[in-house]
Amino acid sequence: MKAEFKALFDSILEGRKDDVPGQVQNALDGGIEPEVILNDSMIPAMAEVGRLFEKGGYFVPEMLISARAMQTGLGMLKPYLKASGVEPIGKVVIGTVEGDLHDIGKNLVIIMCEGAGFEVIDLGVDVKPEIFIESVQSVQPHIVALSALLTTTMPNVKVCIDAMRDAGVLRLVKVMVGGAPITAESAKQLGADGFAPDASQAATLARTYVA
Ligand code: B1M
Repeated sequence: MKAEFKALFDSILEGRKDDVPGQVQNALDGGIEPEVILNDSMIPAMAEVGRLFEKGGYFVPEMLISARAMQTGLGMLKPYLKASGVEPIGKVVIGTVEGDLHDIGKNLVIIMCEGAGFEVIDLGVDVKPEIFIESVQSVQPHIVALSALLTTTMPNVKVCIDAMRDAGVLRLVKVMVGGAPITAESAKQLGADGFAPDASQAATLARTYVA
């Protein structure tokens, strides 16, 4: 890892939220692309948090304070990753499925989709299928985007898609899914139209649905 990224990586890893803005600003002032800051420092820091959690070195509180530091950095990068002043090319309704509280990946998908020109309606985390259904009816989006980070909540993607089918709204939208436990293969089994492994590819996939 480049030396200039190590301090930011450590701040997120150690949950030092107040140190993050200065370090992100330094990187931006040094001419480093926002995507590079994100992909080469911030996301690896969260992966390391996960690794430490698995090994028993970190517990939920540590994960939470690292997540707050990460959100602070994401908030700073957001204006740089977003397109400005253009007509929306389509609407996306997004949420993390029922039972799942992880929102950093979802928030990144929002930023990248907004950057690609979409209006994004964020339903938040732990979203019940009924809320997705109501939202399709009221917002009339082109795309419903579902995020799931736990192997235990991944089946709720299917529950949500099945509920949308039963309510007669599935045919009105394309459903794209993503999140750490989901693969292209499992996405098909869950009944999704498409899968993206990361936020940037989610935005690219979304564009294909409105082309
Ligand atoms: Co949790 N957690 N967590 N956690 N957490 C994981 C996911 C875990 C892998 C850690 C580990 O063991 N290594 C593990 C899941 C294991 C499994 O299911 N096999 C885990 C666990 C076990 C838990 C709890 C059960 C812990 C407990 O209570 N004992 C608990 C569950 C709570 C719940 O949801 N009901 C829990 C809680 C939490 C916190 C609340 C403390 C916190 C989340 C805070 C927040 O999100 N605001 C947290 C965190 C921070 C993590 C890790 C460390 C980091 C997640 C993250 O933000 N990554 C995570 C470990 C890891 O990911 N390696 C872990 C960075 C983010 C950019 O990546 O979200 O993967 P990610 O998003 C990626 C892609 O997945 C994709 O794009 C992004 C990259 O561009 N993507 C999409 C995501 N959504 C998409 C949607 C798309 C397309 C792409 O289209 C719609």
